Amino acid sequence: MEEEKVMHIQESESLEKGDKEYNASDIQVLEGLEAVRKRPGMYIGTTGPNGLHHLVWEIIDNAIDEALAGYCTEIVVQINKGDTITVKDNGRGVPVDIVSKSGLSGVETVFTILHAGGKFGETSGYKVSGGLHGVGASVVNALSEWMEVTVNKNGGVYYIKFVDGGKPVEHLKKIGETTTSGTTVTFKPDPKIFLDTVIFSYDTIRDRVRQMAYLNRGVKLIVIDDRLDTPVQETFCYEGGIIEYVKNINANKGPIMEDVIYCEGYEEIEYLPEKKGKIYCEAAIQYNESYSKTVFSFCNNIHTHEGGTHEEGFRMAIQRVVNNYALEKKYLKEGEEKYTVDDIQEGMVAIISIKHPNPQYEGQTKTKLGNTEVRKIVSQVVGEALKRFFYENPKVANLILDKISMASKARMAARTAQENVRRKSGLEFTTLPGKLADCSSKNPAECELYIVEGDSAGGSAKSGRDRDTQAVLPLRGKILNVEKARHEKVFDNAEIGNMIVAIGGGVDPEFDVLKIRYHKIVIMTDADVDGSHIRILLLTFFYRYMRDLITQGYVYIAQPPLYKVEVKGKAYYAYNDEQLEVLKKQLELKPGYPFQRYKGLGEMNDVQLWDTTLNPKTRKMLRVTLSDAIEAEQVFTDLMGDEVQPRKDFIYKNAKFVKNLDI
Ligand code: 1YM
Repeated sequence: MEEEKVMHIQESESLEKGDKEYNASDIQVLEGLEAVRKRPGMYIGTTGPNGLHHLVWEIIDNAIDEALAGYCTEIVVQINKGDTITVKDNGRGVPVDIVSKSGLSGVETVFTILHAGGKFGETSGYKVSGGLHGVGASVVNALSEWMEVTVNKNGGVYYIKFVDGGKPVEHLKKIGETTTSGTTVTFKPDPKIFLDTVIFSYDTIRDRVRQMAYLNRGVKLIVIDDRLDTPVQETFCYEGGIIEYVKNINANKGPIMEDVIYCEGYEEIEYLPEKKGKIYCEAAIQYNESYSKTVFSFCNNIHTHEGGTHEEGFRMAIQRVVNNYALEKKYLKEGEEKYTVDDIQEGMVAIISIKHPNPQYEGQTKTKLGNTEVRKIVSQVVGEALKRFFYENPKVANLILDKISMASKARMAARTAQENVRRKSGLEFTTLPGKLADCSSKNPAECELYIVEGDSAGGSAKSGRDRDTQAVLPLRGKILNVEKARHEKVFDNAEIGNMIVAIGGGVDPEFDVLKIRYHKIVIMTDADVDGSHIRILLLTFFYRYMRDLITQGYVYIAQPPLYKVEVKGKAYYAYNDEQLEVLKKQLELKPGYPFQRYKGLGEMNDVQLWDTTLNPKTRKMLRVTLSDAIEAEQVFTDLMGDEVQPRKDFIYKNAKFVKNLDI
C-alpha cells in the first residue's frame, strides 16, 4: 500500500496571520501529490475513460456533501470547450481561513493534502458521497494540468490556481467582494496521465448527474455541454427522490399500482472508538406486470453492484412481512410452502439507498457493502413501512399478494419444466438442432454463429459462409418476447431452445461463458422495422438468460449494406445514406443513376452476402456492450415498453449500448 499522509485538522486561524514561506510541510504535500501521479490507478482505478470521469465525480461529491449537510441547493456541472470541467455550487464555500495543522488556507489544504476533506467535516455531520474510491479533491488536482478554485464566502471572492499536478501558482488570494457564497472548481485533466483520451462523454456525465438528483431529493443539478455550437443544457431535480426513480424505471413496464411503497428511517451508531454517526436508510418499491425483478442498491450514492448487507436486510424484511401477511389473510394456508424472495421479487422494481458514515466494501469489484449492522437497520425500516402499507392499502396489497401467489405457483410448476430444459440445454450431452449449419472448427475462439432472420437469407448465408469457422442458425419469424413470458414458456419455445443448445453455455443462473461454442454470436436481421424488432427480442433474451454473453462482449450485430451501385460491372456498397452520397460523388454518377436499395437480406445472393456481410476482411459489425446494469435496465425499459419511438431510435443511435467496431 502507498503511504498516505493523513492530516488531522481541528483548529483554524485567520488568514491574515498565516502568510508564509515554503517550508518542509509544503514539500511533504508535493510528495503526496507526486505519489498520486506515479500510481494514478491506486486512486482512481484506471487512467482510461472511467478514471477520467472519476475526476468529475469526486468534485461533484464534495458539492453533494455540502447539499446533504443542508447548505447547498444547486450544483452546475459544465463541460467547457477544450474539455475542461467546471463544477459550481451555492454552498458555504470551502473554508478560507488558515488551518493551523497545515499552515495553509482551508482551500489549499483540501485541494493539496490527501484525505484532508474527510477529517475536516466533523462539525457538519459526515462525508457521505464517494466511497468506492472517495479520494477527494486533492487527487483530482494532482492529476490535472491545471485547476482553478474560486470561493465566495464571508463577503469575499477568493481565488487560487494550481498547475502541473497541484502546485499553487500563488497562495489563496482575495480578489473581490460578493454577497453570495459557494465554491467553483475548474480543472483540465492532465493528458500526460490520461493517455487514452481526455474527451468527456456528455451522456456519461448526464446519466450520473441525473442519478445523483434521484438519490438526493430536492437538490437541483444542471448539466451543460458547452463544447457544441449550440450548447446543451439539462436540469434534474426530483422532490420525490427515489420514489420518482422507481416510477421512472417502471414507466414502461406496466406498473400494477399507482403508489410507491416508501420506507425511511435512521439509526445512530458508534463506529471506530468514540465516533458517532447516523445510518440513514430509504427504500422505494413498486410492482409491475412483468416477471423480472429490478432491484438496485446504493451506499453513499454509489451503486453497490454486488449488493451486500443492505440488500440482505431488504430481502429479510420483504420475506418476513409478506409471508406473515399472507398467512394472516389466508393467501397461504398453515403448512403450505412459503413464498420465496424470488416469488416476492417477481415484477418488483426497488431502490435501496443508504448513507453510512463508515462504509466497508467487499467483493471482487469492491461494490458489495459489508457493514453487518446495516442488515438489521434496513430490515427494520423496510419491514415496518411495508407492513404499514399493506394494512393501510388492502386493495393494493391484494393485487401484490395475488401476483406473488401466482409467481409461487408458477415456480413450483416450472420446476420440472426447467429441469427438462437444463438437461436439454447443453449442460448435458445433447444433439445440435437440425436447422443449425455448424462450422467444422471446434475452437470457440475462432468460431462465429450467425443467427439469421428468415429461411431464404439463412440459405444464402449457409452457402456463402466460411464453413471452417462460420455457423448459421436461421430463425423462422419472430422470436418470443421473453420480457412478457413466463420461464416455462420461454423454455418451451423452439427457436429459443435451438439457440440455447447451439450456443452451448446453458442459461442463467447456471450460464457458463467458458462452455460457449462460439466467441462471436452475430445477429443478422433485415434493416427494417421487423428486423430491428427481432434484434431487440434476441438481445432481450440474451440479456435475461445469458447475461455474460453481453457483458463480456460476445454479441455482435451484422451490418449488411443498404445500397448497391453497379458501375462498369463492378459492385459498390453503401451502409447508410451518407455513404451513398459519398459514393455517388466518388464515382461521379449523374443524378438519376440507378442504384439498388436492399429491402432484406434475402435479396442478396450468397456471393454478395459473403462480400458485404460475412467476409471478416471487409464486413462491418457492431459489438454489443453493456457495462452497467442500470444503464441496461433503462435501455431495455425503453426498448420493450409500449412506446415505439425509443425503440425506433435505438440501434443506430444508442452509442452506450452498441459500440462501433469495424471487424
Ligand atoms: C464544486 C465543489 O467542494 N463545495 C464545498 C466543499 C466544502 C464545504 C462547502 C464546506 C464544508 C465544511 C465547512 C465542513 C468542503 N470543505 C471541506 C473542509 N464544491 C465543493 N462546499 N464549510 C464548507 O464539512 O465542515 C472539505 S470539502 F475540509 F474544508 F471542510
